[in-house]
Amino acid sequence: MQLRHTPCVLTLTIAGVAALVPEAGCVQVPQDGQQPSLATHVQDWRDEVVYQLIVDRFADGDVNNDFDVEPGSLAQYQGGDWKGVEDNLDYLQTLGVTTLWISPIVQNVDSDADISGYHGYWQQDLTKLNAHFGDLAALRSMVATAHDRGMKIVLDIVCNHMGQVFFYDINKNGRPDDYVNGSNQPGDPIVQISEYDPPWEPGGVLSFSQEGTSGRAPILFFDDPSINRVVPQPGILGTAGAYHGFGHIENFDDVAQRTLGDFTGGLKDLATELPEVRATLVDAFARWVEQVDFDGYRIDTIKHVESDFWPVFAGNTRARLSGEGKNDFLMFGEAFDGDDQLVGSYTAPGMLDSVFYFPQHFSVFANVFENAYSPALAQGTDQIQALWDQKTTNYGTQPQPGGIGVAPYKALVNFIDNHDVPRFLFASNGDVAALRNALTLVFTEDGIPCVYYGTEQEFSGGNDPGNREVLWTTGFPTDGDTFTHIQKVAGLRKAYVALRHGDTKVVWSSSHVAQEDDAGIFAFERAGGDAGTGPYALVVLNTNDFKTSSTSNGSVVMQTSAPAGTTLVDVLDPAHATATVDSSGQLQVSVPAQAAKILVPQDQVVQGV
Ligand SMILES: [Ca+2]
Ligand SMILES: [Ca+2]
Ligand SMILES: [Ca+2]
Repeated sequence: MQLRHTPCVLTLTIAGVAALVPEAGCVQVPQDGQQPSLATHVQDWRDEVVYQLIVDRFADGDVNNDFDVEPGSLAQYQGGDWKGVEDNLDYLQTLGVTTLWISPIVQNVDSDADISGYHGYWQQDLTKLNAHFGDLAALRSMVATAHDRGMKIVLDIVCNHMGQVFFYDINKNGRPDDYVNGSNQPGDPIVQISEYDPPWEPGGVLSFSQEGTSGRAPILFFDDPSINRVVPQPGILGTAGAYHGFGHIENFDDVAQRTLGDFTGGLKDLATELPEVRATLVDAFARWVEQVDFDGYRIDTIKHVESDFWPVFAGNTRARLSGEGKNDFLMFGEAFDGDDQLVGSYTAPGMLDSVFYFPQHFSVFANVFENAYSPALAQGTDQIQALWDQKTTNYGTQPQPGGIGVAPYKALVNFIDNHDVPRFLFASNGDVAALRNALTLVFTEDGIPCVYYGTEQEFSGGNDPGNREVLWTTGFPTDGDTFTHIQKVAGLRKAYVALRHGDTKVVWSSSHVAQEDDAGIFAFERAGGDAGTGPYALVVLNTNDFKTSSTSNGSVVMQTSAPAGTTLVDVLDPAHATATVDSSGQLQVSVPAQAAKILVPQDQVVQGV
């Protein structure tokens, strides 16, 4: 086996043949295409900058896998692949990215209702790779090459459902019918129901005959190899008993429907409470980690799985991977919801390391930043403080046993937008200044920053699939203003430990959104905590689109924790004048419309960043 060096730290075992001890500070990973040895590549996930990409849309590195591609039709495959990712790691590192979250890798149902499975969320066989994106050698090569550069890869997985792999044979004729009559219960109106995707029925989808209902509708798997709509794999997932069979969710607020119903698009809900289904999911995804050396999971649709699934899934995954040399394996879940208590519940002891901070997407990036262009819609920065104040109440305050070593409330994955919501520039009426200011917040707040691909190129797509643009048509330029802004704030986060590990203290927020002195101002300190004594940063943002505002209102001036007389430098724009904390620790700072200052003590300034 040929080996090469990376800057990370771990031990190496080669397939039971020999154990090599790498030199201190060096790591050896397998050459392209070979089975890797598992290794821990991460020290502290808060030091990472995550970039979410849809493989089909990022870069096309191999035209040989471009089958069923329809260029320009965003509901169909476009040709991107793992080779394309590998070929463009320079671009991502130039941006400041250290971790890639890639879209799902497993074999999907290829096509459904004239839409293709390019996104990867229509899984059909968890043991096979999606051939549109390359083969195992290409995937391993991409991951090994990323590791070689000190980068990490997070795999996107789904535990809640499979693609649309079966129909409910409501009329028991053995065929999938687009529409059959409804429940046929006495007194019910005649309604037309699709056997592909019938609505929720509390007792399960029923069959019926002329005489009335006749028990649960049979679940019949499709057999259409031409679009890979065939019996799901592995094992129990190919049996009707592995599915709930209640029809699709109609009321997302109803807990029974939310956890037992089929997901939007006819995606069939797995009976995740069954021990054999749980074991199958743990094993199927862990096998990919073992074969490819992934560094974490992003887990889809977690609020649609019963809560007691997660300690079992997370605990068993950690135990298995840790025994093989993979520690600090990040598991963060997606609960698409603004309910902070609900989202936080998945970080209770023994559950996930982190979640996608969806409540912040809604109450901060949508309400405060995206709406800033409209005085009628803009909301105050007191909303940011109100949300952050709930972190230690709603999220886990202790690191998960065997997890990433950081408490969930300090490791939330911060994002502005993603593939399931309209892009920021769509929702904000093209407000590029607000986008850059929002990015400044993402890169200076507590947690793990995550950027959706294309943000750096100022993509502005609306709802799915408009927000899933092809990136390579841009030519991957690295000189745009938003690209260089991300580069700048990522560099500052890397240079200043206070911005990564410091505790957070909000020192100014405001309900004001009009002409008041402090309209739009939000200020917070990062200091102490895991950053230790000394490092200090003060971030002051103005989210108002129309006027310069300041950290004072009437007779009240912002109170800082900095020692009296501390001279602060704006490292975001060193051309700005310094600011000095007065004898009582107060500081008045003015910030232009939709801009920010990142202030650090003059004696802590890192040159050349
Ligand atoms: Ca391709
Ligand atoms: Ca039928
Ligand atoms: Ca479910």
